[in-house]
Amino acid sequence: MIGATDSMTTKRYTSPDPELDSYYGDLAAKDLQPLWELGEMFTSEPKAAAVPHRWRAADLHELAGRAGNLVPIERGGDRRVIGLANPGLGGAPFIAPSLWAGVQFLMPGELAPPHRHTAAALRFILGGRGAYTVVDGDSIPMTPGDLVLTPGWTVHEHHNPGDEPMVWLDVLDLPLVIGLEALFFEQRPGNPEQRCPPRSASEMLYGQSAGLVPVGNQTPAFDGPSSPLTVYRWTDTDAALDALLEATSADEGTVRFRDPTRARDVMPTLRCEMTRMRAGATGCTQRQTGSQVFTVLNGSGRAQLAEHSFDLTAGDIFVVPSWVPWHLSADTQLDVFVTSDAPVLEALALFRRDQVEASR
Ligand code: 1HN
Repeated sequence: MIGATDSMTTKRYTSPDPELDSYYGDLAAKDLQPLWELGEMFTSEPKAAAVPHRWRAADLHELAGRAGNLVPIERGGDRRVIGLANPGLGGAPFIAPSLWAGVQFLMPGELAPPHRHTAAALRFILGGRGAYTVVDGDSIPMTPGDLVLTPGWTVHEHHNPGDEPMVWLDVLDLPLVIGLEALFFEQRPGNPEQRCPPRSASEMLYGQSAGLVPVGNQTPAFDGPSSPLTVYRWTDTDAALDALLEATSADEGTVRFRDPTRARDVMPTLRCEMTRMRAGATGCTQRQTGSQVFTVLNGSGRAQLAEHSFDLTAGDIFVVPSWVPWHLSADTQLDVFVTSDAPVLEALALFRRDQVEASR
């Protein structure tokens, strides 16, 4: 677990009072801890160990690309992913205490073999065309700006039969699942006959038209915890954002990716949204409990995260830890993909959000 020390011994507290000091020794010997010495735990509001941080697209792509030539994809090292490690988390390979974020690189002709795990994952496609992911037997072509889901325990594999390298963002609830000691992982046999039709079955059933979902005994029953629609196309997201800004005449708008069959987030642990800001817009300053990972799809601007100011260009990724006030401003039109653990906090009645300062 994050924060745990390597030492297996229980901390021994000390006191100038010899009797109390000896009592503390006896407590530690029996693996007991005095709560009255643990006051630091009780901060009046969340004090995140994770720090606000931005990773630049240029660095991520250069370093992911170099791994393309240096590191093969083989069983054991199933995926060529570089993880974004939050500098506040003591060397853990996690962007936030609950979230993994990494950049995955798949070269032409490569195949990332099938496996499944109880951690839920999403891919947000940053570059390349011609590759596809297979989720529980359904092949899903990937193009930039698409959101692809691999809910927990679905078998997934990635193929790049095209001639362009593919780069995408992976976000998983992995540290949460590890922290709850509920991670299962399994390699699965590959299918050499794998092919990719132009559209996934998931899209044909659930993504044909907003508001229309199939019913009746000819359609497969979907009663799992995650969205049966496993891909959200950039063309649809883009059109929805344009329409939203036009309908509201606002200079900023956000759409949430949702399970089309139920009023729920796409997966039990991960919320996904896309924000569009018009050139020159500045958003309101806000903060929320839980962690948020932002990825710039298009445009340039700036993120203010507490006292940290980061300029932003396409492909940059940044993290906003719990309860850190933040706002964005757009130089050009800015499209930003946001993933958070908000569904977990909401389910546990721990979600709080406030607007610190109105937008200017
Ligand atoms: C994983 O299975 C994938 O399937 C990507 O593409 C990133 C990061 C941590 C653990 C498993 C994938 C991952 C991962």
